[in-house]
Amino acid sequence: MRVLVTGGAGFIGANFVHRTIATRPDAQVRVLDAMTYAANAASLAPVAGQIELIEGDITDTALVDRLVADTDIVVHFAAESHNDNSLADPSAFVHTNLVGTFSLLEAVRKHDVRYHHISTDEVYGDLALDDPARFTEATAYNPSSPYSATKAGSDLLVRAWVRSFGVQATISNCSNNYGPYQHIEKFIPRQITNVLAGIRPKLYGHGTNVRDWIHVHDHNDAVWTIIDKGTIGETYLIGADGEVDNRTVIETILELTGQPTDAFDFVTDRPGHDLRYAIDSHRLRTELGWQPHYTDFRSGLADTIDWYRNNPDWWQPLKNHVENKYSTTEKVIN
Ligand code: NAD
Ligand code: TDX
Repeated sequence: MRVLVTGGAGFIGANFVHRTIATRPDAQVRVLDAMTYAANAASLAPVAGQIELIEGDITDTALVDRLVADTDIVVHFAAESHNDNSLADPSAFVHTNLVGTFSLLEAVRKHDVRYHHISTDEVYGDLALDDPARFTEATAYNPSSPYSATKAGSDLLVRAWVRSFGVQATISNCSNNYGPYQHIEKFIPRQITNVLAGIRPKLYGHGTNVRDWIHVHDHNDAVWTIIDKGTIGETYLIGADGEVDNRTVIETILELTGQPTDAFDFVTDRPGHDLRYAIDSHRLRTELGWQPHYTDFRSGLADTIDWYRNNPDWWQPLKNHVENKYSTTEKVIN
C-alpha cells in the first residue's frame, strides 16, 4: 500500500510514520511536509532510508496532484496546530488548514484516492467544568479560536466533498495528545522542558481548565483502525477518558521530576480560553473494536518526561526562541 502522509515531520505525523513502518511491512510511505517551524527532520531519523520525505506545501496544487496520483491513500495531518499562534496571527491557519485541505480534496477527487482527515475535538467548542456531558459525533460544531475555526471549516469541506462528489473519506476528531516528539510550544512538553532547563512552569489563568489527554500512540492506533475498518463518509471521535485539569498536570510533572509541587508561576490567561474538552469514544470502541493501551496518564507522563530528558539535542535548540516568544505576551500574576 502506498501511503502519503501530510505533516509527517510534525508531532503526531512523525509518530504515525514510525508506527506504520514498524507494523505495516507492505506500506510504502511518503511524507509531504512544508518543514515549517513545527517540523523537525530529526523526528524522522529513526526511519531514514525507509521513507521518502518531500519538502513542499499542501497548497501547491501541481505537486499535490502529482503525489496523489501516485498513492493509494492520503492521511492528512499537516496543519498549523497551535492556538496561541492563531491568536497572534491567523493567516497561516487559513492558508494551511482551509486552502491546504481544499487542495488535497480536489486531488483525491480527481484521482479517486482514499483520504483520511485528522481533526480535533476543538471543533465542538468547550464544555462547562461542571457539565457531565462529553462530545459525541452528533455534537454541533461551535469552534472558539482561529485554529479551531479553520479545523472546523476543513472538516466541513471534507463532508461536502463526500456528499457532493463521492470522495472516499473518513474523519477523526481526537482529544489532546501527549508523547515523544511534541513541539515544546505545547503545554506538556513546555512544562517538562522548563523543569529540565531550570525555568518555572507556566500555568495560564487559574489552571482549572480541563483537557482530555490521550497518548499519541493510542491516537495513531485509532487512525489505522479507522482506515482499516471505518465506514466511508463517517466521523469517529478518538479519546481515552483522560480528563485532567491543567494545574494537576503541572503538579504531577513537578512531583515526577522531584520538585516541590508549588514551584510554578500563574501567568496571563489565554484570550477566549476553552474551559473543558471531553470525548465520548463509544462509537469507535463498539463499532470498530478500538481501545486505548495507555490508560494510566501518570505513567504515560513519566515515560514522556524520560523521553525529553534523554533527547536534549532534539529540543534544546528550540527552547530560547519559544520562551522569548511567550515572554512578549505572558505576565506572571502569582
Ligand atoms: P504539528 O504542528 O506538530 O505538525 C504539523 C506539521 O504540518 C508540521 O510538520 C508542519 O511543518 C506541517 N505543515 C504545516 N503547514 C504545512 C503546509 N502548508 N504544507 C505542508 N506541511 C505543513 O501538529 P500536530 O500536533 O502533530 O497535529 C497534527 C494534526 O493533528 C493536525 O491536523 C492537528 O489539528 C491534529 N490534532 C492535534 C492534536 C494535538 O493534541 N496535537 C489533537 C487532535 C488533532
Ligand atoms: O504554557 C502553557 N500553559 C498553560 O496553562 C501552555 C502552552 C498552555 N497552557 C494551557 C492551555 C490549555 O488549557 O494548557 C492547555 C493545553 O494547551 P495547548 O498545549 O496549547 O493545547 P490546546 O490549546 O488544548 O490544543 C491542543 O489540543 C487540541 C493542540 O495544540 C491542538 O492542536 C489540538 O487540536
